[in-house]
Amino acid sequence: MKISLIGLGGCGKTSIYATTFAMKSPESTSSLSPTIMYEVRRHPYLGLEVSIFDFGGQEGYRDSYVEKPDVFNETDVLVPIIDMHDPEKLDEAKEYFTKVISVLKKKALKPKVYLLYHKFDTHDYPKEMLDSTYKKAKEIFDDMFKDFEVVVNTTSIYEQEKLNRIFRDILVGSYDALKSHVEKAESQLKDIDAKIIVADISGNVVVHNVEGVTAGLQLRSDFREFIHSCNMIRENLFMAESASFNGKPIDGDREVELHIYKYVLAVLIMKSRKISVESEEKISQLLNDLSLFADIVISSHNQ
Ligand SMILES: Nc1nc2c(ncn2[C@@H]2O[C@H](COP(=O)(O)OP(=O)(O)O)[C@@H](O)[C@H]2O)c(=O)[nH]1
Ligand SMILES: [Mg+2]
Repeated sequence: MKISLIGLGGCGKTSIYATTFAMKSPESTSSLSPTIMYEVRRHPYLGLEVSIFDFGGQEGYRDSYVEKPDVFNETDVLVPIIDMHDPEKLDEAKEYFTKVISVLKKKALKPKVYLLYHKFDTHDYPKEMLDSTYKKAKEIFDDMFKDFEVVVNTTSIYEQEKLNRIFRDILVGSYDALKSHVEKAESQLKDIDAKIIVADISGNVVVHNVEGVTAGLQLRSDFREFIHSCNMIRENLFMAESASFNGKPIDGDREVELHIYKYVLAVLIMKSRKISVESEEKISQLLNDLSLFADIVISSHNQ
């Protein structure tokens, strides 16, 4: 799967990548240097190879992509990013995107488009200016990608959960049947009286209901290492596609369970041993659904 991030220099492309995929804090992005030409980063997600192309936004590079448009080949998802802190540059962005659209049309490429009105925050920026820039930008860009399947969002690196969810949807969107399963799991998690994290084997979070355990889409490293170690045991000792692990203190009523399904999906559950029968039933329902989810992931890989 190929995701292409495009936008003028300084609109926030590399920051979005760094906070969502590379565990960077929003504050650390202020020292990023401008991207030269384009950079490709590879990320496994649910066992799928994902390439994220960050197209440097300086003028000279922009012209070179339009002149040598093969760099857009095989783009599954195009993410045009517009800077809500830079009203002066809206027209320049419009001009750039117009060129990109004509290149895509010429090449008969039909990526899904996730349009981001980015820096939608008042971090060192007055609210009135933000509101007026957003209003102006919507008039210019909302209709621009109308010939594509387009999803529009406002984003900020200071609102990371929302960015995570958008990219999670983009990534899961490459598997036809999965989106509804993810949404179902997300609502199931809300009513279960236990802390639950659903991630892939490399620690990319799919859904969770625990505060403070992720940096962007990545799970905190202690949990990630735990999943990794259990996965090694599943593979080398059990030689089974799926396995579960259970831990509890000798004294105390806490309990941890890890379920691995089809060597791709990990479900970590932290709960009290005195949990209600009702919650236990909900957990087992959730586990059933997630085991199915893993089957769908694996069967789409095989197609
Ligand atoms: N306020 C605010 N600043 C941001 C946001 N995203 C990125 N920035 C800042 O914008 C500047 C340029 O970001 P960068 O990612 O290098 O832009 P790029 O040229 O598109 O890759 C950096 O100083 C970032 O800290 C955001 O959501 N809100
Ligand atoms: Mg950059």
